[in-house]
Amino acid sequence: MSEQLKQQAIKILQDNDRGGYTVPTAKLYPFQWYWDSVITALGWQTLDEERAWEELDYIMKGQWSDGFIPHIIFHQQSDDYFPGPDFWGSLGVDDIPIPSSRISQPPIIALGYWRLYESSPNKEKYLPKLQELLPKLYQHYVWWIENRQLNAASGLLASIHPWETGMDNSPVWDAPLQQVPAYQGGYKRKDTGLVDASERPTNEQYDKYLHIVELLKSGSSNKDLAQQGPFSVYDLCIISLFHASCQDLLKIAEVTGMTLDEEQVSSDASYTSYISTIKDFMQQTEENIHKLWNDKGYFQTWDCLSDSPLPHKISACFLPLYAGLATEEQAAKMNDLITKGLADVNFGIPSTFADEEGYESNRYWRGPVWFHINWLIAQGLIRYGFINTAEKIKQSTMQLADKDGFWEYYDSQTGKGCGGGSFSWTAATWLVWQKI
Ligand code: 9WN
Repeated sequence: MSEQLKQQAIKILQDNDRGGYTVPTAKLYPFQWYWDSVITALGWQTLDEERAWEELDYIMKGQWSDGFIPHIIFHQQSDDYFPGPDFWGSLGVDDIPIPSSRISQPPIIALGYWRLYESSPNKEKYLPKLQELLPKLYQHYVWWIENRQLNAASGLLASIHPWETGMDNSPVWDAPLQQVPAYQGGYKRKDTGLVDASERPTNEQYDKYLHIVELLKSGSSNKDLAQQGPFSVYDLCIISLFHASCQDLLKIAEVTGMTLDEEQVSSDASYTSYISTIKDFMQQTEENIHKLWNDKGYFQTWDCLSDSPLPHKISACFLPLYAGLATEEQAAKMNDLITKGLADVNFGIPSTFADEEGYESNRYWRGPVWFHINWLIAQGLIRYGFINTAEKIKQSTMQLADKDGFWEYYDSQTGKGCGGGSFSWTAATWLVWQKI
């Protein structure tokens, strides 16, 4: 381990700390993002346990009363980012505790709390906190099931915006985005003033992203958008991380004594329905995820509106490994594809595999390497016993930091750092990964 890199990673978290929450990077992303913050909290835990818990608590401050957790929480004012809270129409709205966006992100809050608790040397200190949090966590996961499960008992969740999937401009969204009209109002992007436009989504993509925001702002409900579109997909990042997080949620329920065995059932009716909703849903996911299996050897994304596969081989296709949703045989096939995917580029597993149409080695989710995704896939492979491949991913990803420091993402051919610099979840993932 390089002591110098370690100090650099720590400094990034400290510099991006805004007092209770961490921005992904200064200027480009000046607010709190849901899934970034959870990954960042895991990094904080390697240096300051209390600060790590606080990071997650700041996400929970943004939770709406119906359980929804937004993807951006605008704790403070900043003109550096577009679209801000005014564009999302969330300023001064009664039901929104802190101005925020109106879509969510990979729902990993329970995963975050569980991992902090699991590795804490101070479990008795944090147990009451988990007890207090549990109802709100349940509510969040049940919100997803109630609002995004399109067909009863499908066990699959729809995502209504590319931003929600966290993999905004992945080529897998090119086809479904064709059905989304362009936003007609005027606006000025801020991101391309800070990062080279060749590393960011195009203006045409932004026009479509903003059209969906406009629909949400003007009153379309999450349920309606999931059912009717214009964009509704089964994204494997959301589905897999939801499932993994529910496994952790049940572990939280277990340690807090709130699992609701038979004798408790009668004393707390609301918990009972939460728990059974979540458990039933998980069981359905375990069965129905296999409908997304592609005979080329991986899980594929699905367009819910045209009811057809979106077969791009992207990093998300391999996240069912992390959630333990694959069979042993499927895992072995995915291990082969990952091994090939690693060989086709010079660094990491790329966000889009190099043999796919639309691959671009330096453009955001179209081919660059992202630390946290590679870490999750490596953990998934370890779960299935593919230790060597996991180690290869680690080596191939970690060397990017040796080469170029802690960037948002990296060109999968040249290894050059791209997007925002001094990036929180990259530094955090490095801190966590170099320990194991
Ligand atoms: C929109 C903060 C976020 C990540 C996403 C990543 C990017 C935002 C943007 O940055 O998205 O949410 O403006 O480009 O795609 O995964 O959470 O780091």
